[in-house]
Amino acid sequence: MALWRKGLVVGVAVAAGIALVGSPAGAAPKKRPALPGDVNGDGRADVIAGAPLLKAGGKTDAGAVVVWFGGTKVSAKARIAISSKPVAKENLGQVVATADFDRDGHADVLASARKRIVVFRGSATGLRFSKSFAWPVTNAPMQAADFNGDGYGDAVVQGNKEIVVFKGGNKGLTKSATLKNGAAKFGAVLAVGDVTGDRRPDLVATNFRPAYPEPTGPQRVTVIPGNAKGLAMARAWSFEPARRDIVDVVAGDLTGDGKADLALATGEGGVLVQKSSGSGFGTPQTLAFDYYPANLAAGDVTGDGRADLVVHVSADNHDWAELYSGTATGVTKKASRKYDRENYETLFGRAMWMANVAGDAKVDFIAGMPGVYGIGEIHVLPKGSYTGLQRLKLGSRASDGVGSSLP
Ligand SMILES: [Ca+2]
Ligand SMILES: [Ca+2]
Ligand SMILES: [Ca+2]
Ligand SMILES: [Ca+2]
Repeated sequence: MALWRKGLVVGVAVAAGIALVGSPAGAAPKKRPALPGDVNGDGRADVIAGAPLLKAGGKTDAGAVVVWFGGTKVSAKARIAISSKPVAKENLGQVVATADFDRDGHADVLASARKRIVVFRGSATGLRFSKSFAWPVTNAPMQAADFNGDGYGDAVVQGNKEIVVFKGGNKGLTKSATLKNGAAKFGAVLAVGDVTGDRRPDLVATNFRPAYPEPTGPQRVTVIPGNAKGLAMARAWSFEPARRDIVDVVAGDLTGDGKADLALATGEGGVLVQKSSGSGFGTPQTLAFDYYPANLAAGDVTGDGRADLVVHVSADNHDWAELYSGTATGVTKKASRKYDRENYETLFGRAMWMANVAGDAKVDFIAGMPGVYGIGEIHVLPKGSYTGLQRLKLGSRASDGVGSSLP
């Protein structure tokens, strides 16, 4: 699921930087690409969520992708986009990723389903089905960013023993390359951030995601740098982390030096924070938890130029999230904020996204709350605070799966 994800502060900065580079000499000036998540193109990220259990076109659990437009107050109007041919039990929207693939000023969305991936085009009024690709992996992990820096958003999706790279262009996404390292589940966890510090987003991929009780191993984390020629294993480097039970990875500039650092969530109660040197990582800082850190997000909610780390902690019937502020060397030893108000059987934090939906200087924390028996809410915490908390949902329906996936 898209439980794993995203240092969006870095992504936003990179996109803005690239826009200034402009078009190649002689080419017609192109529109400025939309910021990730900005479907309606007003400069603010919109709340995008999968609704994998939604009935669509009369088909049970066909799934859909929903968008609520951003603003100082996020619009309560849910705009639902479904596949052109909904399929029962396809669960479209289990994983979602966003970038402006065709550079028309509206962010687009790529979504995973059962043995299929689907592209939706952004517009002033919401998302519309564009095209789909048959896919060997169900609920394939994916990420989107402008990896080659041409202004068109690109995407990567886990395939069969490889990561498939799609290049953005005038007509949207086209398959352009594959990345392999011999691991059967290469790309099982994917993250994006500018690890190298050249203002181009880089891809981070693990060899597998552990299946309990016995994780296979050893784990390997690979950084594939963004490059004008596209993503290629020839430029990749990798390391073996201290743990093999890595369940999620996020890349974000926690230390504020312009290079995205990594945080790795491990299944047995620890998070490893690895400061990027631009071409490697030092000794990790370890955060210990009594329960299971399940997924991570990173973004600068405090506005101090350092991304903050959010950890979703899962304990039996309880779920909550904790925020660790970025510091010069990693993150604070203790949580500086705790999001635990509605923690019983809510699955709060099952999906998390840091995005600037208000369009101000600070990043907002978006958290999914699907519920064990169905709640179907997205919580918008402005600047990562309960003050001004907004709840988004699809009418009174609660069995739609909303809250289980965010970009
Ligand atoms: Ca918007
Ligand atoms: Ca677009
Ligand atoms: Ca591109
Ligand atoms: Ca880079």
